[in-house]
Amino acid sequence: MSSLDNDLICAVATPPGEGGVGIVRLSGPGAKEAAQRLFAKELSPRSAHYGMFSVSGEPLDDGIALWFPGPNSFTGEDVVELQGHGSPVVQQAILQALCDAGARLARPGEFSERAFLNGKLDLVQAEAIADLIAAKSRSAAKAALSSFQGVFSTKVTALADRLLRMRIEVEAAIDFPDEDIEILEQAKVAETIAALIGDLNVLIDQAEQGRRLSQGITVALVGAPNVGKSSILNALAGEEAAIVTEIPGTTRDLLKVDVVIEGQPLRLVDTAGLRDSDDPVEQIGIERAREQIGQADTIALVVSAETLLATPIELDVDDYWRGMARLTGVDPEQVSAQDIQLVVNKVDIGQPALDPTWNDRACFVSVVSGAGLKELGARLVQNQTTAGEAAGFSARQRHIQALQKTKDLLGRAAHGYNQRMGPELIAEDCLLAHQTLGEIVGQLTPDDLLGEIFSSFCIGK
Ligand SMILES: Nc1nc2c(ncn2[C@@H]2O[C@H](COP(=O)(O)OP(=O)(O)OP(=O)(O)O)[C@@H](O)[C@H]2O)c(=O)[nH]1
Ligand SMILES: [Mg+2]
Repeated sequence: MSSLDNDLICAVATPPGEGGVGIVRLSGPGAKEAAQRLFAKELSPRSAHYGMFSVSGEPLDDGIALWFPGPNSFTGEDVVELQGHGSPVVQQAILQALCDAGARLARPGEFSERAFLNGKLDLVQAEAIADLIAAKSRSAAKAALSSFQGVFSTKVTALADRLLRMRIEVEAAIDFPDEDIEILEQAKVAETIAALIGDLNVLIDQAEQGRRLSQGITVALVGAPNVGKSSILNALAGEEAAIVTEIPGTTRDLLKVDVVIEGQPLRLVDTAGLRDSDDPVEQIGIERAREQIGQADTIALVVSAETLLATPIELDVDDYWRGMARLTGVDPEQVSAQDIQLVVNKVDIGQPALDPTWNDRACFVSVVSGAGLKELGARLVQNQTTAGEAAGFSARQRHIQALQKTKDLLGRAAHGYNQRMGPELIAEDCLLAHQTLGEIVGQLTPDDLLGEIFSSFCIGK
């Protein structure tokens, strides 16, 4: 676990730029003393004091100072907030004066990291603060608040407690090799593992909905060259983000653009047109496009009306997708037909017919005339809106991976039990499963992972 730096940190906690109010925050030993070098009035705990902020006796600004003695503060340390006017010049001068008094500038997320290390929040709650700040919709903000209040952590901790109780039984069986099987049977270890796996499946589904809601879904625009993938991205983004030409093979690299449609965040990814190519650069682009197909939440499979009029798709949606999967080298297990949205572009040239099974899955659009684009946007966010109504908390990919890994380890323990392997092996898998679950809330989380999580926070948080 990351060790706690025991020094005084400071940062501007309000957004950069001019504003009505600007807040400078201090945390660590000597916070009050450093603040009192600028603020002459004696601070009493948790009270608002109005007065002047001065540097070397020269008045800089007036405002409110608040002192929260540790451990009853956000970080668990002594915290002072200096709330002045939102002037970048004044705030920089205050920061400089605090650094002269022994503080240093905080790293991004360092206040939250200290709150976590001091046991004020677990890791899921700390991440939820960042998700709440970055929420792009009210439902995403609501879900992040639930996670911040511990809704998700409580579910994880409850599973970890049940796992721990079962581990105790399994460990006990190790000490009695002659009776180990009876002990495991009596303790209903197999039933407990099965129940845990069942509950993990439910939690994975809920967390997946929460992830889609808080991080937004990714839509990959995929298809043959020249069908208009880049044109559709530009139309949905409302800007000329991607290069469009009549030359097939124009797009090589992935291009990611974040858009908000009907209040829902969506990440659009433009990809290189899929075809056999001798050009090494294009080949790399096509390889990246294939990887993206496996990672995206939704595949917008773009075809051109012109091509369909010449060679109609006679297959139903599932057969067509299986054929496409073979053609594009994608594992059909990885992406189901459910995740596919067929986009027939260039309907200004003509309107092709499709097998009726495509009805819910196909959209007819024309970037040239603008027809169908609004409906396409609505379809793409539909998944997410449904998730938004169901998600009770926000979650991240990291959490889902850990839940999945926990489930796999428990599956291995169940297999070991069925094969009558010794309790040592079952105990080992259960220990690993318990540790993996603990990583979600931040027990035994490696330092580098903590560093990665907190560095994505904003400064002053
Ligand atoms: N008639 C018509 N032409 C279109 C439409 N959308 C795009 N085009 C044209 O089709 C050509 C290819 O468009 P792009 O958006 O570059 O196609 P792409 O699928 O990104 O192509 P690659 O990057 O080569 O894979 C361009 O000349 C566009 O102007 C449309 O709705 N109708
Ligand atoms: Mg393109």
